[in-house]
Amino acid sequence: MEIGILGLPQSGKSTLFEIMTGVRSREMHGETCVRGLATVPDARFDRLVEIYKPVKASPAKVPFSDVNAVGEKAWDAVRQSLSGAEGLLHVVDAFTASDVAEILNRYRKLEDELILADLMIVENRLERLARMAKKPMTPQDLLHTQVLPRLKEQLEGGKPLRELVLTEDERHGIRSFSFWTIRPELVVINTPEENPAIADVFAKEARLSVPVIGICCAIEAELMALPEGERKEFLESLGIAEAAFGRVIRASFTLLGRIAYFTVGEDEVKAWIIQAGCKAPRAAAVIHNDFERGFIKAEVIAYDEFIACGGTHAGAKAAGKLRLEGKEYIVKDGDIINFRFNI
Ligand SMILES: Nc1nc2c(ncn2[C@@H]2O[C@H](COP(=O)(O)OP(=O)(O)OP(=O)(O)O)[C@@H](O)[C@H]2O)c(=O)[nH]1
Ligand SMILES: [Mg+2]
Repeated sequence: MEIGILGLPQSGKSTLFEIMTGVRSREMHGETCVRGLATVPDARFDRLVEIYKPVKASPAKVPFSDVNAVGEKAWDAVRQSLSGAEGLLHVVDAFTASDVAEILNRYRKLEDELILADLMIVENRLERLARMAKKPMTPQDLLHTQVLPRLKEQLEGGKPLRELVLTEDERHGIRSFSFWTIRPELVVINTPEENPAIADVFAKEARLSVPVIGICCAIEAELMALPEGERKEFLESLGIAEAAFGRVIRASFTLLGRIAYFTVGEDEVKAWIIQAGCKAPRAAAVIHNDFERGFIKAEVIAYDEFIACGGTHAGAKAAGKLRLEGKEYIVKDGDIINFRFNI
């Protein structure tokens, strides 16, 4: 679940990246792409660690990348480095903008660059396909011949690919192009300190088809530089209900349709990130591929029921809350699972 941070030059990308990962990428701008990990805050996980006091506590981590896109065709230059990024955070500088129209222009400017970068890829591929018209085509070539003209039309109309309805097969067949505009996007309006509400005004007026959140990156960076014990007071003094860090993580989970389940024990308590709606064997595969192949059963307790039964396995079992689930079980957010498998 990698997230790429994009934005026009000097919009606050590296500041946001530092808020999320603690990594100071501004000093590494010689590199096209810097990666870092954000630890997912989760009160349920913390509680499980308190209960089990494991040797090792492994919270979920989400990789973020900060890119340095400069020069002509900047976005093509970084496409490969970010091919693994499933979601995009598009940072827009609103701290030097005078009104909503200007913020919208800035947002559109990068969106247009990304649309153009995708269009060039589609056109190149279509040209190559046209040149090989007489040669036998692979199934992949055929699929491209059918799908790419639709993508071209969409992009030429100035619209992102994410708004197109595509079948699973079509999506799969065009995956290797790493199109920018097909990926889910979260817009981060980097607000001026004196006017945080501008993000809401923007969201209302711009009516984008993608989610928008407002963050004052400068203040949030100051916050993260404080010792943890002082952060709450700092936030309260500024009237900020929740730090950007948690808001961005939560919005990213929603954006990419992710949930977390837990494995517990005295040796390790661990949170695992999976796609919402996935079945138990698939969920087991994030631990180990063999777990999917050799899947037998999943012993499941919902986190809330586990706590309601006194926070012990025995208590949950005695209350009949320990369920034995099979291959078709759809894992829920907060499930505590022990997989039974045979390899
Ligand atoms: N006032 C104000 N300044 C900010 C804010 N966020 C970032 N800045 C400043 O804007 C400048 C650019 O911030 P960066 O985070 O380096 O932006 P960037 O998008 O990574 O820049 P490039 O990598 O050079 O394209 C820095 O001087 C930051 O201190 C903000 O919320 N408010
Ligand atoms: Mg930067």
